[in-house]
Amino acid sequence: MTDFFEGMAPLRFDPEAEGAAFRHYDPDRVVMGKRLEDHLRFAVAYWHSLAADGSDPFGGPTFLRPWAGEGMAAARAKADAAFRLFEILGVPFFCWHDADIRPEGVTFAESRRNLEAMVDYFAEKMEGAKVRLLWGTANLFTHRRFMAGAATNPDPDVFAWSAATIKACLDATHRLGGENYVLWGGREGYETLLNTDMGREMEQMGRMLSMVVDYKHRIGFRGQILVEPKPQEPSKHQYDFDVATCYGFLQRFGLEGEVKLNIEQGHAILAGHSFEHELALARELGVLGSIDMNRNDYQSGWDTDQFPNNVPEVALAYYEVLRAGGLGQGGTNFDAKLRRQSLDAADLVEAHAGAMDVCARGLIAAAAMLEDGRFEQARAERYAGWDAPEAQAMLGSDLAAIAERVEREGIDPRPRSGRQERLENLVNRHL
Ligand code: XLS
Ligand code: NI
Ligand code: NI
Repeated sequence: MTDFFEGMAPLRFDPEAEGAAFRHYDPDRVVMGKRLEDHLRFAVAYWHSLAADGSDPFGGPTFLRPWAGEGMAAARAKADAAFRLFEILGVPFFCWHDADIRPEGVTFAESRRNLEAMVDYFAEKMEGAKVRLLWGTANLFTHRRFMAGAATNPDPDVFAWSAATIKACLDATHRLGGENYVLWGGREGYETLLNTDMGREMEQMGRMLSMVVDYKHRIGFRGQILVEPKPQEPSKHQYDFDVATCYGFLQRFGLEGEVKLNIEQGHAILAGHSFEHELALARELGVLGSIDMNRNDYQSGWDTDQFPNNVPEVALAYYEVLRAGGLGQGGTNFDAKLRRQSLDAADLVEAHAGAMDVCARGLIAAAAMLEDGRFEQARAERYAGWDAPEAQAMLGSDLAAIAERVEREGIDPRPRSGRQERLENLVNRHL
């Protein structure tokens, strides 16, 4: 097969370049003591960039990739194209679902063997390449058997199939040295409460996640287990609604020390939050694991999975990430897809290059905001009253004692400005 990316060389950092290049993303640039590449830990999403065909609910495939097709030969051709793309972009990571990388077999066993064969093929290709696996995951939502959920299905045979699939995907992720394993439950929810036993479904989901954690320890997988919140789509309501909901779920099943979250920009918007809200909350709860970077259309109400192109938004997100101490074992996965009229290899490369530039600009701005110090200083000053010993003592006190003190000391609060616009203007100076 001819090379889809024919004539394309690895992209370089060159702000003056005429053609495709990185204009802001210099992987070796050191920011806050760390190379940009090590801060951002970019990953290509196999499903959007290699497996998707441009179809939407109203129209069929538009991309017509040369590697499209059934069977192992097509899967290998797709992998060849994938590794060319990774090389051109110079990304350190990629991510996949089982269904993206292997053909579905007639039986479960055949699907598993296909996956193992593709993992062998990946392992071979990774030997000579820079790219590593950020995370693997199981596709438990496309096939009709999952229409009523995976772990939450009313049919125990679907639960069994899902458990076996997750085991195979964890094994594959472990074999490829993956740094994380993700669970996203698009069908773990309901279409109507009229036919749903919510209590049972959540119990099943908790058991499945506990078994995933047990199995991780049994095989010695050192990666993080991550749950990816999303409020709805494809289900009308999903149990992993947002960070707060997921945290409550983890606590209920005693998994908050074992499982972290993979937080996606578009999903935050669908849940009625901002991306930075979800990241800040995850940081405060100690469950910030990794991010799925993309951009959501604010009008559509869908998970549009566009490539990011909004530097101020991305800067505020990375500000919360940097305040958490960085992404750690996680990364920045481009869970983003080309629009269906963007047909060419050049579109695929330029979409990623542009997104990497946007993220680099965002992270550099976020680091400058932290190093500026005035944001954290303003925050500290706003809460300074709480540093006083009597304020701290009050938290361990009781209502009656506090009431007595209010009258005795004649406490009379004096409102002070929150200085929001000043801080917003300061953000703007770093963009
Ligand atoms: C879909 C999700 C999905 C997960 C992986 O909305 O974002 O792509 O990241 O299953
Ligand atoms: Ni995602
Ligand atoms: Ni998504």
